[in-house]
Order: sequence, then C-alpha cells, then structure tokens
Amino acid sequence: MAETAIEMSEKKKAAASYSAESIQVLEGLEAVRKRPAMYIGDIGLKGLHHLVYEVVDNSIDEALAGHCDTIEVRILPGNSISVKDNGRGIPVDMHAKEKRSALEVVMTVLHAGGKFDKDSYKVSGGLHGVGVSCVNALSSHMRTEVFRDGKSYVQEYAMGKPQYPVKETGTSDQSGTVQTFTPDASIFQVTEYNFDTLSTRLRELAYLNKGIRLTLIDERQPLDDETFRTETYLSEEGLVEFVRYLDGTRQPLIEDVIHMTGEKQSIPVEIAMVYNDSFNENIHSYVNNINTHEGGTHLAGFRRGLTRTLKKYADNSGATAKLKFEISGDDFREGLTAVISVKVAEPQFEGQTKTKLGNNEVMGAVDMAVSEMLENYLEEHPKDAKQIVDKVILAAQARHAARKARELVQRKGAFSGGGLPGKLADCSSRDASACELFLVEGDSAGGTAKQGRNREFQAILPLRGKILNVEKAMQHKILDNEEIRNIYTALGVHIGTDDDPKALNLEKLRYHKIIIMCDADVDGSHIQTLIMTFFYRHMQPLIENGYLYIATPPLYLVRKGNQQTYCWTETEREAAVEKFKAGKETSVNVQRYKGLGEMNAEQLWETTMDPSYRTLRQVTIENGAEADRIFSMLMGDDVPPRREFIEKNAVYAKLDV
Ligand code: 0RA
Repeated sequence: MAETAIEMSEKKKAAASYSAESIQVLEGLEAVRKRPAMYIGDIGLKGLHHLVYEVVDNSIDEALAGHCDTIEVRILPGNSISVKDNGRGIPVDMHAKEKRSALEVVMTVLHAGGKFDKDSYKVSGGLHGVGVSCVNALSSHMRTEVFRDGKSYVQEYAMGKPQYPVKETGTSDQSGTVQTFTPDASIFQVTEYNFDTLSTRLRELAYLNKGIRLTLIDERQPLDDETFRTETYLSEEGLVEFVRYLDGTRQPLIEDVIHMTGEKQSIPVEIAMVYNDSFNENIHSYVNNINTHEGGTHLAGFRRGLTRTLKKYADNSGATAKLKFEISGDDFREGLTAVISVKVAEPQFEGQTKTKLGNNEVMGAVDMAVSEMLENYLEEHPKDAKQIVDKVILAAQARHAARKARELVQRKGAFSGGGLPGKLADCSSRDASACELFLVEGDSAGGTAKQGRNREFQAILPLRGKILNVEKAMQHKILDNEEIRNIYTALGVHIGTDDDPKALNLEKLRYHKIIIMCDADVDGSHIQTLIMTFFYRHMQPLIENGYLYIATPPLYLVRKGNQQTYCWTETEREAAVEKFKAGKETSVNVQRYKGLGEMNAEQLWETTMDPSYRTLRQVTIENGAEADRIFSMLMGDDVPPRREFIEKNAVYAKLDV
C-alpha cells in the first residue's frame, strides 16, 4: 500500500508542477481530517491516545532495526505530546524528483513512512498502521526536529501543511528525531491525556520489545518545585517479565516461567507461560506489538500445540488412565497465564475490531513452537509436569461437576426462560435495544429505584449485600450463587454449551444497557468491582459490545432557600456554595450523600436514572492484559497491593478498564 501511494504521485508529478503536486498531497491529508475515525478508529479518548502510539511506533521500528534504544514521551502543558528517540533521524535530503525533502514527504504523504528504508523489517506500526502523516493531519501544530550527520534540522506544520521547507538550525553531536504535536481541538472530542493510559501502553511495549528504554514524563504540573511524574520501562527479559508482572498477585503452581523465542517457518515467535492456582485462563496475544484480543491463527496454533503436547504427556504418564470422560481443551488452560508475540510481515487483520489474525501460515508456526518448548520443559521438569497434569485433571473433574450443576439449574427453569427472578421489577417494553437493567446495591435502594424509574423501559434488580467473588470460585460454585443466577435469568442469556463453555447467546439478551448502581462509598465501590469482575470473567462479550455501564450518583446536594443543585465533585460543590453565597454571609446547606438510600425516588430519578440528565460511564476494556492483572489483584488474596490501588484511585471513576 505504502508503495502504491508514492508511485502514483510520482507519475502524476511528471506532468504536474510542484504546487499542483502540493495540492494533491494536501487533499490526501484533507481526507484524514474529514474522516478521522476511518484512520485512527475514533475521535474520543482512544483516538487521542492513538496519536501517541502511532508516533512511538515509528521510534520502535527504528529500535527494532537496531539503531535506537531510548524513547522519551513527554506530556507537555496544554496536552501537547513530544516523542524523542536516539535513532538515525528521519532523512532530510532533497529528492531531485520530489523537489522537497524526504522528511517532508514522510510527514505529509499518507502511508509514506517506510518508503525510504526498504531494507528494514518493518513490523511495528499501529493498529491502523496509518503513519505519522495522519498524526500531522490531525494536529493543529506539529514540529519535527531531526539530528543527523552532525547537524540539526526542523520543519513545522499546521493541520498537516508545512509552514516552511525543512531548515538547518545548527550543529549537533547526537542523532535522533523529536516529534512534537498538539492534537487539533476542533477534531477531538477530548484533548486531555491520561498518564495511566499512556504508561500502560509504554510498559507493554517495553515487555514486548526487550532492551528498549521507554520513559514517560508528565510536564503538565510539577509534583513539587522541580520534579515531574516520570516512569521508565526497560525490560531485560521481555515476555518472561511480562508474565511475572501479570501474575504478580497470583500463587504460582510451577517455579519458572516457561519461555521460548525463535523463528519457525521464518516467522519470529516468542511465548512465555506459567500456571497459577486460579481457575482463570489469561492468554494475551500480540501481532507486531498489537494486542489481538479477538485472537486468530496464532492463538489457535498455541491452543492446539498446548493441548496436544500436554495430553500426550499426561497419557504417557498414565495419569489419565482412570478418567471416565474426555479432558477438554479448556481444562488444559485453567490457571494458565501466557503471552504470545509473533511478528508477521504482511498481517491480515480480521474481525469486528480488526484484532483477529487471519494468516493461516502462522498457525503451524506457533503450534510447532509451543510443542517443542513444552515437550522439552516437561521432560526436564518432572515435578512441575506432575503439578500441571494434576491441575488439568482437577479442572476436568470440576468441569464435569459444573455441567451437572448447570443441568440442575436448567431443569429448575432458571435458564429455560421459564420465569424471571422474583426480585426483578421488569420493564414493560420488549425492545431490548431500548431497555435498561439497573443492578442496584441493596434491597432498600432497589425499592427507591423501583419507585423512581420509568417502568416503560427501566427494570430494577436489587442485589443483596456482596455478591460472590468469582475470582476465587470454581464454575459450579458460581452457579450455586443465587444473586448470580438472578443476573443470568434477568438478562435472558445462558452460560454456554459443552463445546464452548464461555459462549453467551447474546441474541436473547433482554436489555442493551446494564447499569451497575452502587453507593458512592468504599463498600459501594467494592461491590461495583465485584460485579464488574463477574462480567469481565463470565460475560466479556457483553462488555465488548458496549452493554455494561456504571451509574454516577451525585456526592452532594447544595441548598439555599428553595434553590438547590447537585454536585458530583469537590470543585462543583465549592462553586455551588460560592454561587449561593454570592459574596453574602448567608448559610448554605451542604448534604453529603453517603449512599443511594439517602435519596428519595424523585431525587434518584433526577440525578442518576433520567437519561436526559444522568451521566453513565461505559465500561470498556482498554487493555486486556492490564484489566486482567487489576482484577486478579483487586479480588485476590493479597491485601496490600489492593489497598494501595484503592487508595491511589480514591475516586473509583478511574477504573475504566
Ligand atoms: C527511514 C530511514 C531512516 C530513518 C528513519 C526512517 C526513521 C524514522 C523515524 C521516525 C521516528 N524516528 C525515526 N527514526 C528514523 C534512515 C536511513 C539511513 O540513515 O540510512
């Protein structure tokens, strides 16, 4: 693709003047400004952060080509971003035919990025692979500085248009590139960068590309007189460390992380995996540094190789001789945490979010890699091998028991559509796309919500106290839990089939908004996390389809006389008090809402349930690996890290995983 764009413009150029050619180029970037979502996914927070990833990816490519080992990302005051690397610097030489510098072409021609370095094995490149010219097009201002061959150069752009030809600015004994850009506020819905979002991605990149030092510096406000919040990521061991990081708070079942790296059928494959004592499967797969959360051929190859190799070993050891039923693929992956990273020259991305690898040749390569790696490991570590095999057999037995439990529940009618839970106050509409289900903490708040709702399209299901911590429970225990059964029944979905125990029949889903409504206190946020964990582990497709939300009840009611206003933050409260006082010494009444129960039905409707006034926060999975780690930490046995996380994120709104 990259090649075509340039060749076409070169042909045209033969007949066209320089200025005509410039116009042609501007049209290219104009297209990006007209339909930004087509190039970077969306124009919200995701797209905004995507700009940074796109620029960083160019530096990662330079590092993978062996010319760069340090990348610094700064969030500047005003939410501009600067990305600096110590690579060779983007070439600045004039192109006789182009009549402008290589740098200008890279910065202003769509997909021109790789053109000048055909030899480099370009495998990085963002999800949309759009190149730095897209970032330029979507920035109100961009400046590129190049340090190369003892000199320094600069060029600036406004909305992608060069403001002057590349100019030499002086001498330099360093080499590298600094890209500084300001996202265009007339294009993006939001322009404020989130430190944690960027740091999560840079940490991930450090694990995926060992040996590259990535630093993130927040220069928006200093922590004190002279320090900025700064985090540096550098991984010596790559995926091995990544897996240890992901499993930080879980109890390992085997001592080492099983690891292999190498090329199979000329496809670079790296795998790291470990077993822990949990019941979850946590496999994260990457293609060219992109998280493929819809999976694909590399994941299929991994599963196939893992199942075959472990099964063969278990059979040969005699451990499975007495089993009266087949071990299923899932049983081999219970308690498994793994990261698979492959580099594919021409990846075919498929699926709803274009994060599913389609290249068939990758399946065999990964299958081969994992088989070889595991066979060796099992032979050399008989003690660990026995632990793994025992765990698999236990998983198979539990699954067998779970199936019986499911059949029992189904017979009782809970999943056959025969009767909704008694506690559900259903809505009258049957149009799922218009219907909302509020999951409400406690019977009393549930009662208020029932009175306050619009019964046409809003249903209420009160949940009693704390629902089961699914992080630590086995499948059949989960189905024993009445609150969880009520959620399944109210939603109308059932739990899966023997073929695919995690499948959900989403077409039967009765509400397309599922809204968690909890108290705005510590207990409330804990319950909210329990419910979110349940959805994350057991109803993930529902989150992926954008059906899960969190209600945001107000924290304060500020009153004077017959005037009143609701406030969601401290700043809003202070402003409201100020406004009511209006410089006078009058008394203003501030009520702190500690729980939903302190509001009457009308207040709850007005502030939290009325679609024309409320704010819902949609739950999304920004980063699968990090979401997984956070849920296992929050819900696990290890108390100190959990406390630290909750203290750091006192406002629970932060957990938008
Ligand atoms: C193509 C050729 C060469 C360097 C780069 C691209 C390059 C691009 C970026 C983008 C961010 N940082 C970068 N660093 C380097 C150099 C070719 C040569 O010197 O022979």
